[in-house]
Amino acid sequence: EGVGVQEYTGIKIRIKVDAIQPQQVGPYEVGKALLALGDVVQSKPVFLIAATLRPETMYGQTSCFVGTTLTYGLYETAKGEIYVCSERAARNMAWQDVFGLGKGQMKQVATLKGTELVGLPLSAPLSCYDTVYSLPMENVLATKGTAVVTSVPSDSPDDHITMQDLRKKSAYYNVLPEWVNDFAATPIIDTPEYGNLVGPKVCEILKIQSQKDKALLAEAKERAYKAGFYNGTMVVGDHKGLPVQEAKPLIRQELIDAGHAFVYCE
Ligand code: A2H
Repeated sequence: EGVGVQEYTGIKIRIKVDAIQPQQVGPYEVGKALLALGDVVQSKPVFLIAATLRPETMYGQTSCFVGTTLTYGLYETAKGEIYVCSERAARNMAWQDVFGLGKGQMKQVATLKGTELVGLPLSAPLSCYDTVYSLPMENVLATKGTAVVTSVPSDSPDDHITMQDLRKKSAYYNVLPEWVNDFAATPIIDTPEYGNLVGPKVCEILKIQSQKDKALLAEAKERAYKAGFYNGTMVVGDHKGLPVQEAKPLIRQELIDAGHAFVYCE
């Protein structure tokens, strides 16, 4: 961070608009604001855009996190797809011509609050779960990536602890138990240090209790990243058996070629 360019993979996580079941959860009317956009979201494919440094872990996606205090824009691409992300990210994407509209060009079609994006059924590329849900995360930074974080609890301590918080205190976080309960972490990468569920293991070792343990989570993130990236071996997918360092660029390129992802720098 700080100096230099961070190269993310933008993962296109499709919102299953037709499968949204509008309902009241705590103070929120799930799906209502999105469905109220009518044609904008009903006649075109709509995607939450998650920024990740670990495209090889996408097999383990169990949900997708948004920040409930943040605001998101809906941006239409030249191909008629709708991308959902922070406005800050959209501006960067425009300069990289991610939208295909010409350098610096973007077409914003709507704005939604983070709370209005929670509880939506999603299709996440490569995930072993057919449908996953968008969920609230406390530590989503507005100033990093797209402000959308795909959840891979098997390999990310942050994602694991957030899923655990949401399970323990679903009413407090205004999430339905069925959005979080049936989405166990599944082994994606094996490591000599922490086995094949690095996220939960590192949280256990460091005795991390919740998303509030920010300093410990920073250390956990460091440990998990090093173990997975330098010493990890894929245990699922077409590149099963390959070291993570070799599999990562291959899986990333496959996602891009299939139209499920793109390169995004900042
Ligand atoms: B990573 P860096 Cl499996 N706020 O993707 C908070 N976190 C964010 C974010 C934001 N606005 N945007 C992206 N991120 C997360 C996968 C993953 C990630 C795994 C393991 C570690 C890991 C699945 N979540 O990141 O500060 C995203 O989560 C730890 C390095 O730019 C993204 O990659 O280094 C990573 O943080 C980018 O963090």
